[in-house]
Amino acid sequence: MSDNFYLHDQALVPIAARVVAGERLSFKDGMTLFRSDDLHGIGRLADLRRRQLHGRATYFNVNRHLNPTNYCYADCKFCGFFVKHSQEGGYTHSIEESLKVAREAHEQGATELHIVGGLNTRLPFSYYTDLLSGIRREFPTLHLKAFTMVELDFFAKFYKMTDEETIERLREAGMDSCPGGGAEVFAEATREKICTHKTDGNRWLEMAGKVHAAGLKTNATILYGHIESLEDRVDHLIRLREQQERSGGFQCFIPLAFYPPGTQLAHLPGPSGIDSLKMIAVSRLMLDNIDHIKAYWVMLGKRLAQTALHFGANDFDGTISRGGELMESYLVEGKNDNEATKDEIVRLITEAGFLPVERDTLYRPLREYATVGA
Ligand code: V47
Repeated sequence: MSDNFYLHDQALVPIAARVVAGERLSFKDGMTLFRSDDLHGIGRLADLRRRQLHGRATYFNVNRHLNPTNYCYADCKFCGFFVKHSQEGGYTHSIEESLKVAREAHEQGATELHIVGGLNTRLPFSYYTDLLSGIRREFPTLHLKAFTMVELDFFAKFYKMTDEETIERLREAGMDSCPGGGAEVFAEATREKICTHKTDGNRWLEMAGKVHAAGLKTNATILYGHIESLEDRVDHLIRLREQQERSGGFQCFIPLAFYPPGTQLAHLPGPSGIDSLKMIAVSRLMLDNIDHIKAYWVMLGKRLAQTALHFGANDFDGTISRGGELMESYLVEGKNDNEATKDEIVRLITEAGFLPVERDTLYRPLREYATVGA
C-alpha cells in the first residue's frame, strides 16, 4: 500500500491490506466497514478497487423503461407503484401502447428497453410473450431486459410451467437478459416484514441461477435504507457473491436507495447521503466477483450519483428519457428532473473526472466521449 494512503479508522487497516492484496473480505470485514465513520477511508478503498477493475471508464447506456401493468397482488410495504384489482388507478397497457413506447425509444436512439411490472393475476401468459415478440419483430436491434426473478417465479407458478420452460418461452419470444429488481433484502426476518407475499430470497437466487444456466445475463439489487440492519446488508452481499460463484451471470449490482413517499413506510426518513455512499463503497469491496456497480441516479439524485463514482461505482445507468410509471413513482429530484440526456450524463461523468463510455446492455463499449458533447 502506498505511504500516503491515510486511514483515520485503525480498524480499516487490516481490511485495506486485504483489498490491496486482492483477497476476499469476510462478513466481519463487511460489518467493520459499515460501522466505521471513516467515510473517506472506505471510499478510498472502494475507489482503489474500482480503478483496478475499470480505470477511469464510467459506463452508461441509452434506455427506456416500460411498465406494462401496475396491478400487483404482492402488497410490498416499500412500493408506491402497485395497485390491487379492488382499487382505483390501475392500468394494463395494450400491446399497441407498449409498441408505441418501444417505437419512441427506438427513435430516440435507445439500445435497451427495461421491462418490469406488477404480478397481475388477470392476464394470460400469452400477454407477455406477445409483448416481447411484437417488439422483437418491429425493433430487432432493441435489447429487451425484461422481468425480475420475482416475475419469473410468479409466471412459473401461476401459469403452471417449470422454471426452465418459463425462461425458454420468454427467451424465444425475445427476452435477452433480466434486470436485478425484486431482490430487496434476502434476510428472512426482514423480508417477511416488508414483502411477505413475495418470492423469498433463496428462491430469487435459485431463479437467477437458472436464468444464468440458460445462458442469459442478469443484474442484482438491494433495497436499503428502510428497516433492514447492517447485518442484513452484509448477509445480502455475501449470498449474492456465493450465487455468483455458482452461476456467474450477474453483470452489475445496483444498490437502490429507499424512497419513502407514497409507500406504507412513508414515516421512515430513507437513507442519508453518507449512508448511500457507504452502501455503494461496501458493495464494491464485498462483491469481488461482480464486475459493475451502478449509481442509479433516479434514486440517488444526479449529484449524489456523480459523487458515488468516487466511492466505487462505475456505471451511471441510462438516459431513461421519460416514461416508466414505476420510475415516476420515486423520482427523488421531483417531476422537473426526471430525465437525463446523453449530453447531461456525459457532462456529469466528465465533471467527476471520469471517462464516459456509452455501452450496450452487455457492457460492450459503443462509444467513448473524450469531451462533453463530443
Ligand atoms: O424491485 C420499489 C425497488 C426495484 C421502491 O437491473 C424501490 O439495471 C426505492 O430493480 N424506493 C425496481 N426503491 C427497480 C430495479 C432497477 C432499477 C434500475 C436498474 C435496474 C437494472 C434495476 O425498485 C424494485 C424495488 O427493489 N423499489 N419501491 C422505493 N419506494
